[in-house]
Amino acid sequence: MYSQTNDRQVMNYKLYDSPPSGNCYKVRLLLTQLEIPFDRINVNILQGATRVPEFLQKNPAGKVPVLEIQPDVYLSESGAILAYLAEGTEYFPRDNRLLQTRVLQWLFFEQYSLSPNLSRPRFFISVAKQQDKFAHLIDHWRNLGYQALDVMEQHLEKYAFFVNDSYTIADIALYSYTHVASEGGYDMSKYPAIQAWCDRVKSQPKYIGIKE
Ligand SMILES: N[C@@H](CCC(=O)N[C@@H](CS)C(=O)NCC(=O)O)C(=O)O
Repeated sequence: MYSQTNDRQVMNYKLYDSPPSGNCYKVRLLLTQLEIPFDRINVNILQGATRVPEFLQKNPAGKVPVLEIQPDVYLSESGAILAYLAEGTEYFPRDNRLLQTRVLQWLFFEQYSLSPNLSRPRFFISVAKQQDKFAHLIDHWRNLGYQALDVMEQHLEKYAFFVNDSYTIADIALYSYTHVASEGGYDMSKYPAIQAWCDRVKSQPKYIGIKE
């Protein structure tokens, strides 16, 4: 049963995690920036460890990240986890419905238009090493991914960050796959505003890299 009272007094959060996953990295980055201690449990997605009954009880969608916030209380979907953790902090605008909705707008954009098109080429090229077999699909995803990157570039030509000119969970979500897009064969040299924004994200307090 879920209790609203401070869940961090009950136990350390447990993050069911996969090191190369950008979706998991988002959660590790925010937990670290918020200085929230957590235990990391590696789930081997290449060996199907998210598809076994024990894991499917935690997340029926069979995907990491999953954050256990109280014994047997599991959160999934990286954007939802970010919003849960950032509530009431500087990373999610407070008491401002419009700005909160702008953050959600970018989180939904990231999930539909950006990350599938960046993460799949990265997976098949850099992790599974099956570039030739999936060349046609990779081209298709890359065309869509460039469209999403164009939208981000246009925004960042005018603003330092995605919402309210300050660093929020929208930046964390968009950054996770963008900063490793070249591993999926993306040419990022045509995106100077995105590159400058990546440097701003890297310079945030308590930043950690995806390999940490
Ligand atoms: N929309 C989900 C996507 C999660 C996702 O795709 N996770 C991948 C790793 S990045 C996974 O667990 N794949 C294993 C599988 O599908 O079996 C989120 O943002 O958390």
